[in-house]
Amino acid sequence: MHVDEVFDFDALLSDEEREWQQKARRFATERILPTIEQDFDDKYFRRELIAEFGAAGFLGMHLTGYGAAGASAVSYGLVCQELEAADSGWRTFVSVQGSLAMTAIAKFGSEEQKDRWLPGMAAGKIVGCFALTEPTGGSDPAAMQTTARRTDDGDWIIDGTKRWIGLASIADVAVVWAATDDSVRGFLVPTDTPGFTATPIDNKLSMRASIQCDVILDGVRVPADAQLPGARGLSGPFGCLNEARFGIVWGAMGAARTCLEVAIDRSRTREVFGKPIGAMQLTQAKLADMLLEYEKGTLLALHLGRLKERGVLTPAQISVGKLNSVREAIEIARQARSILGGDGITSEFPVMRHLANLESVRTYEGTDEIHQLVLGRAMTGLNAFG
Ligand code: TGC
Repeated sequence: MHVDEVFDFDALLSDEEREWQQKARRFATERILPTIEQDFDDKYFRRELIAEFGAAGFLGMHLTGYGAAGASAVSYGLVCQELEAADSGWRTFVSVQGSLAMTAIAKFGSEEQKDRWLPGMAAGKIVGCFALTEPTGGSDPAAMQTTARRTDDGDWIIDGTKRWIGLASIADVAVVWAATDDSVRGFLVPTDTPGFTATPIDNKLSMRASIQCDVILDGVRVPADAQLPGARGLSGPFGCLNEARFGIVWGAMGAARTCLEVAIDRSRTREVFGKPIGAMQLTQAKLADMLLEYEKGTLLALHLGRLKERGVLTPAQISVGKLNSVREAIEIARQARSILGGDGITSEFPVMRHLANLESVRTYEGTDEIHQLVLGRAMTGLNAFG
């Protein structure tokens, strides 16, 4: 039995949402799962799949026009869940391309910028990245050191360094956030612009089947029309982070579901003290708690999705979801690992890969602590940052 059947999750979805869910589940099963353990082992990002993601309609699927699918928030969430049930790296790819880079252009770009970049990005022919985080830490983008200064002829010169930038070494265009003399602004930088270099971070023990880079911007010169006209201040990049965080609320529950299903399956066959461990009360208690948190997390994701569809979802509500989903997914993965015993640390099972991946997911797009402080502020009205 699929764990979603226990709480009849299907009954809460429309036909169109179920179609997206099934399409993503098939895609993950047929195109990601057959090679993911090897790719994780080899630190290999299978970029040849990108066009297939585009053809499936998964890239920027929540956006409308410019070749995007115009799907609902819940449909997008379900796709994130199915992709992350296979591997966080691929949900991250969809987040970086669609929720971050494409969203920045769709929200803040000029018509010319949208026409130039979005259709190719939706089709998976153009890859984007989102350069916000800097080497000194990602939690406080207000401390940004990267600068953009205007020249006499109206061009912009960008200088600085960025870190943990997904896809940057294979991207065609980077959305670069930089401090100017009046505010933070976003710039669309073709990655073949002189002075732009991206180097993959090689020593990751998590998210190994995906790419995160160090980026150097050394006197990168772009024309005036490379600036995103609609973005002024940090509310620009934060508006994009909201979208990516929403995808994580769903995605992390996908990783959790895989771990739960593996644990249920294994508990039926792994025998200790003469019987399957699934027949032992302690194991059943663990499985019950895992199911509980998976079910609560998935229902919360659905609730937030419905709020998003009504246009009333707030950043603090997204923080509730991101904090809960990733924290509980990690706990579910840990419990699954314990049910698998020593086998749980091998790549014969996907649990340790998910557990390692989720540590990255817990850290990016706002750490647990950042989301706790966002919620603390929402409840008390007092700012405890810094
Ligand atoms: P503050 O500096 O006072 O506010 C700046 C402006 O931003 C607005 N704002 C938001 N707007 C929309 N959505 C949100 N979630 C927003 N949060 C803040 C705020 O209203 C203000 O607007 P305005 O018009 O008054 O200027 O900042 P704050 O005190 O509100 O926020 C502090 C804090 C800590 C919550 C914020 O700095 C934060 O969220 N920090 C975490 C940043 C983060 O998630 N970094 C990781 C990014 S992951 C990444 O870059 C990798 S991309 C993925 C990849 O490439 O693989």
